[in-house]
Amino acid sequence: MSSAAHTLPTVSTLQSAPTVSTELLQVMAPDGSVVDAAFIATIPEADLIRLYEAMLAQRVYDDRMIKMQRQGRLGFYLACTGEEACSYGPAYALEARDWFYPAYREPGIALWRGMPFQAWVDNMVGNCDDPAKGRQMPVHWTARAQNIVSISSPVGTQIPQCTGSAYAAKLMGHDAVSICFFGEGTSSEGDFHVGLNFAGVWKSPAIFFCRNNGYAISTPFEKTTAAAHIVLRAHGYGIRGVLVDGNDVLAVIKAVRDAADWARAGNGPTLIEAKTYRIAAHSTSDDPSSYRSREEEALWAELCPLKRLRAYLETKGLWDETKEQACVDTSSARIIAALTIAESKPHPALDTVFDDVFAERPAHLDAQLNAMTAHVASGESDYRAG
Ligand SMILES: Cc1ncc(C[n+]2csc(CCOP(=O)(O)OP(=O)(O)O)c2C)c(N)n1
Repeated sequence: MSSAAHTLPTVSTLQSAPTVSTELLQVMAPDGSVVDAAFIATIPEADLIRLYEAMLAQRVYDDRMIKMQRQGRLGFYLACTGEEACSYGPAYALEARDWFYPAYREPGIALWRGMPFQAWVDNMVGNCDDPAKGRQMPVHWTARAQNIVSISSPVGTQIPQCTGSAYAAKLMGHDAVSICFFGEGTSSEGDFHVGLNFAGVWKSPAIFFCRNNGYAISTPFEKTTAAAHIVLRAHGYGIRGVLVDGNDVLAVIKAVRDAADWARAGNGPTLIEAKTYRIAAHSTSDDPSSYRSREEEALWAELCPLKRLRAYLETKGLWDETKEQACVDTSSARIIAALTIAESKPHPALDTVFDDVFAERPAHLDAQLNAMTAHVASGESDYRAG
């Protein structure tokens, strides 16, 4: 090791480290009043309306999916209620050429970037047109054409994948950034350390977007870390860190755009911590009333990202109750129609489970296919064909 690389730090080398800010970035205050007029002016009014409509529609879709699960028509669902800004904001902020590694609570990445709506719904049902071929749980969709990598259930795996994809883009000279999403609970996984450390050393053009929604299922934030903020961890990796109000979609857009500019300029990654709240249950298998108070939920319901943007739009005369109701009705009709179609489609053919691993199916998988076919035929009534 050269002596130049390993010296005692001086004040000037410490000052040149990328900044880690714990000042909460806001563009709108919770009541919708303007904090950063110059930034709002950069977003066309038509886009503000589109963003609001998309987030409102998402709430309608989530609500309908939960009802479907309660009726026994979906195996599982996981809503993003209260956290809509954390997926619609980044999806808006980045470019078509960029790469996305979502967790399971970012439907806005899929729907804003143009994953066909029917394909998204087909995934929930796991039918023959599900892009994941019915092999994943509901909510674990994939959208290759939109540069969105398939969602994995083990939390945190997407973090080093994002680091690697960003580094690959850098090596190939592509002007693309990679962004991954995860909750604050996931930031205590080893994969978080691996991903951020490598990205910091090799200046991968990556954005690490942590949704701090207060809970990892039933475990509150303060029981998964002793630090006051997740963003403080950026210091340890020598990378830029930004704390943003995750219920302010415009602030989220600003934070992600700044991080993308920083990465594209060759400065490396940013860790963004978005403070938000999981208004919904963790999933349809969870009951939050056993671990958090009604008062806390009510407080955060007031701070929700839809209320804030709606208040701003109403002040500008861009939104009203008639438009609200029309959007709810249209979204409701849209999701019901798509679910009706999804339920009418058959399951994937059973033999498709053997596809996509080998270019030509080897003999041992042929044997397994034959055994499965014989087994299913012997107990036809136990297996639904469609
Ligand atoms: C490696 C691994 N450990 C545990 C789980 C079970 N699990 C699924 S979601 C979850 C909580 C994750 O919480 P957080 O990262 O805060 O994200 P949130 O669900 O709040 O969005 C856990 C522990 C898992 N899927 N993968």
